[in-house]
Amino acid sequence: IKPVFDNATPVTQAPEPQGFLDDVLQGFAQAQKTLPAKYFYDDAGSDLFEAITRLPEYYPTRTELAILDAQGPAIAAALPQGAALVEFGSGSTVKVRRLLRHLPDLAAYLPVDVSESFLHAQAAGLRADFPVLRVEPVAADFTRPFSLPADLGDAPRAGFFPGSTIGNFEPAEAARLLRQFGAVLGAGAVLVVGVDLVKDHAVLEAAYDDAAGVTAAFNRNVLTRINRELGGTFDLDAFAHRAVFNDQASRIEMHLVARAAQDVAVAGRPVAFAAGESIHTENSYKYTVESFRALAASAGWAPVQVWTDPQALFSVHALRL
Ligand code: AVJ
Repeated sequence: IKPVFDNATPVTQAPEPQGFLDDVLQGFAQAQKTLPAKYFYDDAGSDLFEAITRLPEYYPTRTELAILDAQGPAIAAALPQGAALVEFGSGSTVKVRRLLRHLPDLAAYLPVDVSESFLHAQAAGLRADFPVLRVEPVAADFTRPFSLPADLGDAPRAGFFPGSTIGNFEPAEAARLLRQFGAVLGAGAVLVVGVDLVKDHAVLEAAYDDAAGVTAAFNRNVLTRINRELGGTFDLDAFAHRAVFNDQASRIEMHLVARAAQDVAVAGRPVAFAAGESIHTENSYKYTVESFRALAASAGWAPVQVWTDPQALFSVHALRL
């Protein structure tokens, strides 16, 4: 169990089931080599993702922010009065700020994040900007069960899960996650979740293969991490970035494709690549309003309302348990 800042609610969570090396070796032992997308996000990777969100081709972040700005009052009105609002994977809190200004009667805001130092800094910033808001940071991995602080009283519960992070999970895992959010929040809760929409394949593929090569650098960063943290010998230039929309599965897939046959070592263990062989590094599932509602329903959540931008690029759903 990691130490927790004294202003973050300590939660009891088992340690990470597997470490980076185990995940990498296991992923490379598959017929289709694969790496978990969560390893993109070290400091350099988080900076690269920030840069992605500002790319002209990467529409999701700015479109979701535009929906939150345009529909903030309506989204706020869909939440129960005096709610305790839990944000799953709160990060920089940029998005929730767009809602908080419309929620003067919130009982508490509970950002949940694994990065304790970041959580600490973000909570301090929020307290400065929203002096009457009770901010109760929770240091936890939202993908695994955790409990809320006991002293929230009978405030109704609301949840916030923006960014289409849900799209990074296999549909069955996404349903499991939504069900777990329900278990954390309880019956009667309202969940607001941002979901990227299916659209023209060229638009989708450009968003994940930008002209400036930022997404390519983000993708290759996972190899940089393997080299630095696991004694890997990857030649970054020997792997091409590829992003394709898989129509059947309704997802963008990111791959790193070996330009030629090569042998690489990871922690002293050999890993062989054939020419053209890929490492599947990320899935980003895209939903229609209907297909996401079906997924949510399978996890016990009923549709309340949905908001989209004028071009129907992105959706923000309110769901009730
Ligand atoms: C952070 C998972 C929402 O899938 O669009 C962006 C990650 N990967 N470009 C996404 C990502 C490549 C992003 N999410």
